[in-house]
Amino acid sequence: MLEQTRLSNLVKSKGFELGFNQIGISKAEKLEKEVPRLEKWLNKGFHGTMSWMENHFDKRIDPTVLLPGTKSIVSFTLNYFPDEEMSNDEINISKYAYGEDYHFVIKRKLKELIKVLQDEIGDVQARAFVDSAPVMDKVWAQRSGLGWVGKNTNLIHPKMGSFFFVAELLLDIELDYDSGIKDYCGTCTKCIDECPTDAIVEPYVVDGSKCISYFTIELKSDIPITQKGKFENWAFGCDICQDVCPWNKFSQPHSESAFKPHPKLLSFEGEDWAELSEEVFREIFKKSAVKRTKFEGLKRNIKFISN
Ligand code: B12
Ligand code: SF4
Ligand code: SF4
Repeated sequence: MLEQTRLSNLVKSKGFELGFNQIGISKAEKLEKEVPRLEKWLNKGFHGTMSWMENHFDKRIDPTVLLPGTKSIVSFTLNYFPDEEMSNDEINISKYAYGEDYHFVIKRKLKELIKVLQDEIGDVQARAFVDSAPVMDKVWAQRSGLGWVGKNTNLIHPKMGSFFFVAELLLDIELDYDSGIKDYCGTCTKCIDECPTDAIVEPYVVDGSKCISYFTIELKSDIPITQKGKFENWAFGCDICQDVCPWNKFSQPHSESAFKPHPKLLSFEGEDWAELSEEVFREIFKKSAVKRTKFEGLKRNIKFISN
């Protein structure tokens, strides 16, 4: 067996052992097609106040500029679809934030994987990325066959839907490369039709500055009054364009114990949210991604959708 095939198999088998759901490998090269798309997106101001999206353009579209010597990108997905969802009558939190912050969970796994590779290969340059600004997670995962980027701009796998995170390892070794799969959105437009803020401005393009996820997580100032009444109870993130996607009928509950919600979260009711204290916030969201918006941010969001 060729050495690069043996190493490709090793990365994948160890990755699956660590609990990742899908693993695919792409050749590291400049993302030519993404250059005009990202430029247009930024020029239109679709990043709103996320000014960090303007940084590192050259690194973002070329991993060999980000980390010279990079030859391969290994993409990973990790399912977060819960076995039980919050009732969305009063306040809703996106499913991705129920349990421990995925950045920590995934980084832990990838660190372990890097150690296995270093023990096996010796001198290998390996860097882990998850949701980090200079790497286009979905584009790499799509290239390596882990799904297609749908009209709602999420990566969708035909057997898993889209409720999963995406991460990658940048490596300075040659591996065997996988190829992409086709787009199965077809004539469907459900996500576009159901987005309450009309953030999916055309198929495959989300105006980030109109997305509930942006308003409730990224925006640090007051939420514009023009958005009043549009959030359908989403107080942190929004799952609508994924909940309505027919491919998510195939979602299966995750088996990642770190993603289990705090028991109080699922049974929280209207008054509990209205009276949420900083102490309870700290307890329920101790390790959660919800901490990104801080106690004041979550209170702002709850107030915005409640009256
Ligand atoms: C910035 C960002 C956001 C912003 C902007 C969203 C966006 N669509 O860009 C905000 C805060 C709104 C956001 C929201 C969410 N996000 Co977010 N986000 C990111 C981040 C950090 C960068 C994405 C990016 O590069 N955007 C820039 C634009 C240009 O890229 P794009 O929208 O993907 O646009 C592509 C298409 O529009 C396409 N395109 C443009 N024109 C055309 C034309 C045609 C014909 C075609 C075919 C394609 C095409 O090319 C563009 C470039 O590839 C990534 C992590 C990362 N480092 O990659 C996570 C990430 C995309 N987010 C993620 C998640 C989970 C979410 C939410 C679901 C969270 C939630 N529940 O609230 C929502 C979903 C909203 C949505 N429908 O996109 C996951 C997605 C996982 C998956 N299965 O796809 C990621 C990958 C994080 C991770 N590592 O897991 N996010
Ligand atoms: S996450 Fe919600 S607000 Fe954002 S594009 Fe999807 S449906 Fe629209
Ligand atoms: S809802 Fe329909 S159009 Fe939107 S991403 Fe899913 S399959 Fe594609």
